[in-house]
Amino acid sequence: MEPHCVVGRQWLEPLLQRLSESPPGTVLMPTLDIIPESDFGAYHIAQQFIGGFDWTLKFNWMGRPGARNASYQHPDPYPTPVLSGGIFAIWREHWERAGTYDEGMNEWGGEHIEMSLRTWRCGGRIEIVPCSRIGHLFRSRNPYSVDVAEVLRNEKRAALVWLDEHLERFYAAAPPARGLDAGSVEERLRLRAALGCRSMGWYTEHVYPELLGEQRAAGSPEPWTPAGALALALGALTGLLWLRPLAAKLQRVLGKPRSERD
Ligand SMILES: [Mn+2]
Repeated sequence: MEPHCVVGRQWLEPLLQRLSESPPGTVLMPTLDIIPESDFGAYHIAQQFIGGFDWTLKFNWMGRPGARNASYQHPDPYPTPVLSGGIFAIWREHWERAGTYDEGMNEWGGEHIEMSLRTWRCGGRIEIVPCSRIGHLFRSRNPYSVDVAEVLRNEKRAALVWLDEHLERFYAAAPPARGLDAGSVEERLRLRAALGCRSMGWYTEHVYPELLGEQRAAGSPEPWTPAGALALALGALTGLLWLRPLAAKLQRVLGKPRSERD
């Protein structure tokens, strides 16, 4: 759970009920409604979306459950290829057995993508539960400093462990990552082998086929509500605000002679 959240009434029961009915490897997300940073007293009901990512391993809301599955009935829980972040329910025993987080990652970023790939491919699944509502404060910028080079390093660690034959797509989408020292991922590769995890090819075939094709097509025919549009706009704004400092920082970090970086 993140601290900038206000839970709705009876947010917990639907999560616990679903968790108790599901196989032990299941990870559940509540639905994140929108508290705008301009007015902490406001609360916008969010539309249901499915989490995805692009080849830079940045999260996006890539589609709607009904567009993906014609027989989907609201408010049934529905599968999502990716977690949007650190707001989820999981059995503690499974959390530990499945390798918690990659402790070689630092600060912020990338860990939700890594956990998502690992969850699906190592025998679990991820679902969003529409009946569980949490108000999440969407901010246009982080209130703390985020080292963008660390974010990229985290994403490279996830890519090295999980992308298999698609690793080059990551480098093509995030060229500065290629020369970045991400540290050793041996321990995470051992975990992957020990858990008997499936390949990236299995994931793109069975869990997230949109990743290889028309990624944005799934959500676009649906009529947007103001809340849905707001969520998307905020997401896009956050993304844009990210890019500029990222580019500047990477130029600084990667432009330095090696001795100064180490
Ligand atoms: Mn958050």
